[in-house]
Amino acid sequence: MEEFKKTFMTYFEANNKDMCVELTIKSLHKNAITIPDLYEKVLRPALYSIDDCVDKDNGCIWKEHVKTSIIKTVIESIYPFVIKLKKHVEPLNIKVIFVCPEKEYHEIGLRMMSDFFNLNGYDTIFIGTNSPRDQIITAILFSNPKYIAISVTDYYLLFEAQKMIQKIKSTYDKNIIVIVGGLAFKHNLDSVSIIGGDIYLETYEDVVSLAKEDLK
Ligand code: B12
Repeated sequence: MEEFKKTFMTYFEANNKDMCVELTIKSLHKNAITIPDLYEKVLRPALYSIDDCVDKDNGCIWKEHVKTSIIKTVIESIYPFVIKLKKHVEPLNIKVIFVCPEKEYHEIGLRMMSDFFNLNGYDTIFIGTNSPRDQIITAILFSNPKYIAISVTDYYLLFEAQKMIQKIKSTYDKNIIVIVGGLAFKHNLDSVSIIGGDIYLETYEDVVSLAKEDLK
């Protein structure tokens, strides 16, 4: 794992997308890493490391976009491994919708979470960034999920999440459980209940525990 991380970061820092993808696929084939470790111990810290670039010079936003694109490509290219692993897990027959509120463009953490739910037997419907509230109401009607998972990164957008939750709860009463997560809650856990969230989750282990409860 440490060896993988070191090599991955060397390629990542050099913006070498091809080698990041190739290395990850090879390592998964050899069982040298697991998907939860890849996401939590390598890709997440790699994304946080992009922070160094912010505002230090005017020409660094493009670099943030290049690096973000590398991580997104890695995640999408390993989806066949998620499909394969999912086949060995007992299906829970529980649907979960994954969304970000309006104006929220950070979705990679949510995308990782949807794979974590997949790996634990849930049926996932990933909608992603900047989702209009009305569309979410229709998506719920169409798919009848047990949970709706909402991601907020920018704490200025907690208000948008609150509006989305109010709309969901006023339309569907208590029949739907709202899971929240993302950077906006990290040092601000009180806001989970303030905006109307039912459950806060952060890690792969949190999803494993939820699945155990759902299996009972
Ligand atoms: C990548 C990135 C972007 C990408 C996003 C691409 C995409 N498609 O997602 C792009 C380039 C689009 C972007 C844009 C902007 N960004 Co930006 N971005 C980042 C960066 C570098 C990494 C974020 C990330 O992906 N982290 C990695 C993920 C995996 O971690 P995570 O989200 O915490 O997720 C984990 C858990 O929290 C959990 N989780 C996450 N969501 C959910 C949801 C549920 C339901 C559950 C259960 C769990 C869960 O699971 C994950 C697994 O470990 C951060 C830097 C930082 N330190 O955070 C800045 C950062 C978040 N961005 C920031 C800003 C200001 C912006 C911009 C406004 C300006 C800009 N810098 O370009 C714009 C516009 C954003 C908008 N309106 O939404 C600020 C936010 C500050 C704040 N107010 O809170 C940060 C912190 C940078 C900084 N230091 O200023 N950004």
